[in-house]
Amino acid sequence: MHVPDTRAAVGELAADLGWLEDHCRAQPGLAAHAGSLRLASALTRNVIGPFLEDQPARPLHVAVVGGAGAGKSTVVNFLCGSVVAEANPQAGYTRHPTAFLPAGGATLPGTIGFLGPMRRVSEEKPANLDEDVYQVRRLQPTAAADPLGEFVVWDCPDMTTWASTGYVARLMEVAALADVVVYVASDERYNDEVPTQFLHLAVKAGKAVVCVLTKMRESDAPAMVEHFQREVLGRLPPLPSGSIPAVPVVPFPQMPPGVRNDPAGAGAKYRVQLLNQILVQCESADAARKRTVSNAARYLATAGDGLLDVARRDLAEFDAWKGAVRVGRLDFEDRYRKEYLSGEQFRRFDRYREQLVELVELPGAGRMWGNVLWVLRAPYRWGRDTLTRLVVRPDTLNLSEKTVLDAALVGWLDGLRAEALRRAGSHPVWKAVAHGFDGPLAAEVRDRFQQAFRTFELKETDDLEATGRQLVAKLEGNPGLLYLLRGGKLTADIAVVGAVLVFTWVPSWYHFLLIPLGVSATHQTAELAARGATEAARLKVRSHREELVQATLTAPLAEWLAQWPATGGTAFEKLQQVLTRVPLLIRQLDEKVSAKMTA
Ligand SMILES: Nc1nc2c(ncn2[C@@H]2O[C@H](COP(=O)(O)OP(=O)(O)OP(=O)(O)O)[C@@H](O)[C@H]2O)c(=O)[nH]1
Ligand SMILES: [Mg+2]
Repeated sequence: MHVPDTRAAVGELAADLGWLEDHCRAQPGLAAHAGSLRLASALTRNVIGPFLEDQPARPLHVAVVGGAGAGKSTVVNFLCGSVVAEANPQAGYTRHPTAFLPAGGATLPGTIGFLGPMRRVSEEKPANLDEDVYQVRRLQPTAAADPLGEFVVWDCPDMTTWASTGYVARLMEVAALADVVVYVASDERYNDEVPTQFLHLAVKAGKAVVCVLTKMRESDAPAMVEHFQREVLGRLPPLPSGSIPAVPVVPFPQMPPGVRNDPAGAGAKYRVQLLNQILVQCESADAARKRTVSNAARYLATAGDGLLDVARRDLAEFDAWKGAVRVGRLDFEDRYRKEYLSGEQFRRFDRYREQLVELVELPGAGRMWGNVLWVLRAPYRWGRDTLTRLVVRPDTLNLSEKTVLDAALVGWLDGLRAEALRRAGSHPVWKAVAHGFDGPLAAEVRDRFQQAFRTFELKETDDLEATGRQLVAKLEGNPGLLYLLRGGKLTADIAVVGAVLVFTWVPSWYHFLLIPLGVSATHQTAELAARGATEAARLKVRSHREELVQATLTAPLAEWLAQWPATGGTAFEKLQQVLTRVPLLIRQLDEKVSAKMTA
């Protein structure tokens, strides 16, 4: 495999993870998984990419996240020291991220792919603009020193359902970028499922997290904090390093508007607590950024496998479908063999056997001799035919080839349909197939089968005739053998006549009866030889026929059926590619990050 350079590797990994994210979003019940894939691709683009491309550690990023209406925008104002973000009673008001840059000169990284598909809007927009954009606002300089002078503070959209594609994607972009995630939970909804899952994800990704609990009564704050620590933080997953995450909790109790809207003055008490918790996690910009980067790389390296689970499962189900198609194909071929081929005599072949016997007869003037013998063999012919009629059972009625093939196809499709219905609840591949059988799939298979059958019919007639003709032509084309056989038969016939005359001399009339008997025996030998040659050719036709059924009917049909779920736009080939490439790229970037960290 070629080794892409850093920028290409970052781009490829982010693109593969992005493709998987879209793949998951198209399936019901996988929205949360799609969210974690987005976080992974955003970590690649927004953290690992800029680091490997020598972007400076400054500014650091604080992302304020949480459920709808939890008080995120209010917390942003406290971080920035003035009312800069739009707090709004309408829950879910903030729809796209806004970056608040410190009054100094800090700027956002300019690396390709930074913040993914989000566009930066230059002019000021209301926070409820629901588009893939982000705003950048620079804070006004104040007389007092800005404690977060090295930080960009991000106000984010809420995290209430994984299904809101736009919000979640935008939130993940910023959360991935963050050196510190400030997780805001209000007293009434501190334990909501989706925000809590998000909190777990942030911790797993190795983010430094500070929690802010809002809106409770001041007097309830200690109990509430204790409860939150136990119920929510007590269940956090371990960090990528294996240690238990230490997440501080800062209470932001209900504040009257005068306090809430004056974070640097009347609200300073709360603000200072929160700033301290953030600053304590970021002793120096370089160290904080390095931690963000190495945790991101470690998260990708450890979570990468889990992130690919869906893809692996999809491929496994697809393989199971292909397996079911294969089993059905074998059943079909087996049925054809048992119900048709084994009983089929290929009667048209008898014609060629007669031609073989005929060939051994003398041509030209020798014909006279042949005719005489033919007359002499009349009793033998009559006796043989009568005996054959008596002894040989009439052919059992063999089902027509088309009937057998049609029935085998019905069996094949019924089997697949039953399997698809049985497993429809377990995976979309089977559901799609089950739906297909209700819709166009079955009719299309039959159409294809009929078309293939026409080709098959033409080829099988050709093959039968060609093999028969070849049998005769082989003898005709070998004059040496032909003359030997003719001569042999003639010699045997003459020898029989001679022997009868010599041994019975002077023969009585009844001794002459031995002559027809003898020449019948030589003829019978010739016929047996011809029958043997014909049987061998018949066997050949039978095995050709089996191959022909496979090549023109079952193989193409099986191939088409096997690929059918992939024709609906689900690119299984791409899944396969992503499955092999993503782990390699993750490992490669992880090595590059480690090398650069120690350099
Ligand atoms: N009474 C009271 N209201 C608060 C407090 N903190 C925030 N609010 C109000 O709660 C509402 C939501 O606050 P926001 O800061 O906009 O919350 P958000 O998390 O940004 O909300 P979305 O962006 O809509 O998801 C606003 O009307 C705030 O004024 C508080 O401590 N006390
Ligand atoms: Mg808001």
